Amino acid sequence: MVASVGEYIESVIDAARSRDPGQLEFHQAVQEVAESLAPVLERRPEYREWRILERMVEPERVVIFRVPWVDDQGIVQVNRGYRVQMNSAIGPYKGGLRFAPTVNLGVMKFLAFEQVFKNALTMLPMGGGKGGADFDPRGRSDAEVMRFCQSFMTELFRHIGPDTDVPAGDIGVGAREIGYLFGQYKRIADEFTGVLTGKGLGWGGSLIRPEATGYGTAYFLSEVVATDDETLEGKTIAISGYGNVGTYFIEKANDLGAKVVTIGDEDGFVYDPDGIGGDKLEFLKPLWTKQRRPAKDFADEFGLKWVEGQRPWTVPCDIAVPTATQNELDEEHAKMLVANGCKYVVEAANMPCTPGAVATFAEAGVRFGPGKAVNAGGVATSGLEMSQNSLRLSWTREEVDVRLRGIMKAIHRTCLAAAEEFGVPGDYVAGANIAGFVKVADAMLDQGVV
Ligand code: 2IT
Repeated sequence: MVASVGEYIESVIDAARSRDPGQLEFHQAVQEVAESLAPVLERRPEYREWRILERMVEPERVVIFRVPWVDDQGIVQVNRGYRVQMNSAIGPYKGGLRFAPTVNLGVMKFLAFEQVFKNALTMLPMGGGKGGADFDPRGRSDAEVMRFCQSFMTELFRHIGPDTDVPAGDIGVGAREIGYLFGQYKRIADEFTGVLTGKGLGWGGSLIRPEATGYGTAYFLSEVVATDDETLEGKTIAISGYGNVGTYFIEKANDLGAKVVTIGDEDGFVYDPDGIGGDKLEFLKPLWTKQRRPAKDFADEFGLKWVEGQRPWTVPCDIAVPTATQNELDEEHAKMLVANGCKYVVEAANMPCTPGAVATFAEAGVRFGPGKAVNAGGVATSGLEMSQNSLRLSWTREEVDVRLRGIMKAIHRTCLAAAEEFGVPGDYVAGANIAGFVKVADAMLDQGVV
């Protein structure tokens, strides 16, 4: 091999770009991972020789399908459904379904690619996948959502299964949607099986799964601050979303003594310097997850400050936790956070920080935890749900929570150990990418060219 590792990595990134020119989020995710793999590719030439990275950036299978349904006015609507089955080297494809107008193939591929590394980091036997549709659940009735889910599953069911591919929720897919999807799968396949996770507690779901991404983020964050001999006690935290992830993150952060002062959506943000807790948190919990209502309703209900048209990254805080969606925190936001004294940033959403933001944090010495490590508690608990389904039993709340906490601590340790071993101590981004990559790459080597 003549090319240097650096040139080789650039050639893989360039090839991904020229093969699918429009898939910007996918290119961003590939670049972020590939560039941190230099030390491991240097030390393990067999990964290059066997084209592991080239294979990892190419999905094993992509399914794109029509989702026709009839709305409440009797009008036929047509959406586009996706399932990207990215990598099954260490287990069945696993990853959420996203229903949002921003869904396209590039977004699905970036999420599926990230999921491969995230799932490997959990140490549970799960490959990576992602799916969804460009369906906007906002303003849709229950009946419309049900018909949409049934139509979506009528095609998807032939591509999934408890040992093949196990979807779950993501943005726009919560308990209600998983219920309708599961009902339709069961009807068509004539099989009651653990084909989805995030199920209702009465029909195969796991305790703590709804809370897991938010709780797991708080557990990971406490490990990060502990490396500076700090705790979350008395810390001020800015977050962006108020869905499943945001609300349960607030709950656990409050338990650990911190104060969360913002939530928001695409229209603006709410600032509550006293911290969101008690009645306010109870009001907030179902606001998006059940009611799909705007963030401003929260400000109006409690007479809190509403800042129109801005992101929450302008407020003074010790810690920022983007909990909403990709690229929601850019370089300008990052500079503002640094100027306002922010010391830690952990990504509860998938790739919420732009590369410019991540570089700004690195330069300023802000400790930064990447989504694939920080938010892995959600899919880890999905893995625990799969285990319980296979065993046909259910664990207690405490049992699942103890396992979740143990997994988050282990992921934190693994990231730091890999970063140390490969010469970039304290770099969670490189540590997460390297540890996830090595696990999947070794499985791929063992299994031959497939
Ligand atoms: O991004 C994610 O990890 C998820 N949406 C959860 C996936 C899962 O299978 O629980």
